[in-house]
Amino acid sequence: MTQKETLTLLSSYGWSPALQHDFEPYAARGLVPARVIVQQRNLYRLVTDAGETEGRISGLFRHEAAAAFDLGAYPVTGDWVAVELKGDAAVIAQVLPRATAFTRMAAGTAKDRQVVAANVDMALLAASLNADLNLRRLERYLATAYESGAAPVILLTKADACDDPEPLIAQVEAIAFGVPVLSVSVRTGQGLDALSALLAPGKTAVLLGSSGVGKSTLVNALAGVEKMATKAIREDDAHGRHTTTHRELILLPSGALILDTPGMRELALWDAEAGLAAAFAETTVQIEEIAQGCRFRDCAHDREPGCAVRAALADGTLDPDRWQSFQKLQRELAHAERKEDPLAAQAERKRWAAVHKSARAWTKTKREIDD
Ligand SMILES: Nc1nc2c(ncn2[C@@H]2O[C@H](COP(=O)(O)OP(=O)(O)OP(=O)(O)O)[C@@H](O)[C@H]2O)c(=O)[nH]1
Ligand SMILES: [Mg+2]
Ligand SMILES: [Zn+2]
Repeated sequence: MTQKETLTLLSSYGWSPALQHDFEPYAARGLVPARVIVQQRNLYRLVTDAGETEGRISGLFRHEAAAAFDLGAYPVTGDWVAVELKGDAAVIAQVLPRATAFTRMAAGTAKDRQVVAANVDMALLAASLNADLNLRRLERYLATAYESGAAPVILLTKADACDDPEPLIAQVEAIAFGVPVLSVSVRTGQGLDALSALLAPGKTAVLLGSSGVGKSTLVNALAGVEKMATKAIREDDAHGRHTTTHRELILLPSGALILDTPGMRELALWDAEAGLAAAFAETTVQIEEIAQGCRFRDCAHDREPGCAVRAALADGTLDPDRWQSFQKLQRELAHAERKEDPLAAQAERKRWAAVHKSARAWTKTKREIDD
């Protein structure tokens, strides 16, 4: 790759020599690469090396995605796509393979699996220090982040609005298992330099969290301009107003990319058992199946002889990231069991048992559809 090529507009959006290499078959068909920066229903805003443009999917694409019963096939914010340029418009012919993907279930069946953000390197899981800090919800965000393949960071926002943040931060660190926890305030500027330092040029971070925690305010502070509309939370219950209604990828002056998302009501199912089951389905089922091949029934998949899980990791059958997120889930369970409150631990065990059960059901459905 020459010096000139590395300075293209698309490379500032994360386009790499490796992606360019994989793109050659599309280039041979006269297609050009683009990244989806806004998706609103069927309308797409794309960036190509020539600048920003409106995009739509081709009739053939729509037909094939519908035939495959797969909502996950459609382009989403963050996706790399191959487009045909036709005058002012760009027609999306193909979604390129995703490095990472955030998925939710739309209605409990596999064909409604919906990818909501793609090719995200880091997940900023935002919770406000001024409202009830819901640790269970943070755990679920963590689970979603692990399953997506993006590296999680927990952002505790509105530090200025909390008199005594230390105990809260300690509680969050206790469930975070080494995930960085950063408290920030847009009012005082606290933590913003530390956050900027985590956001690398050409890398994409997604902001996730309930409505009103201050995601868009943070984007504006990092961008130095009012990129996104923001709105005060409701006085009576400190809940947000669902101000952001679409997902948008923003190139920051630092060269880092940040993806702002609507608060979690729009993504409500991420919070639901079904969504979590979807996220974990393949991992859980795959590992359970592999573990049946272990020599010892109570194998801890550590250093036991004849461990099928270790073997699967060694020969590449089992993805190490998936294995890590599965282990994380097991640690969460163990952690809940250690807590004083035996009822909470029991509830936690029940919750995960339900997740595993629906995960198996979900994968079964998926297989039937795949077959
Ligand atoms: N005190 C304080 N208020 C903040 C801070 N950051 C944001 N806010 C306020 O929180 C309110 C909600 O902020 P938004 O940025 O719109 O929240 P959001 O997370 O984008 O919400 P949705 O788009 O609905 O998901 C606004 O009134 C902001 O001014 C902060 O650091 N401190
Ligand atoms: Mg917003
Ligand atoms: Zn084993």
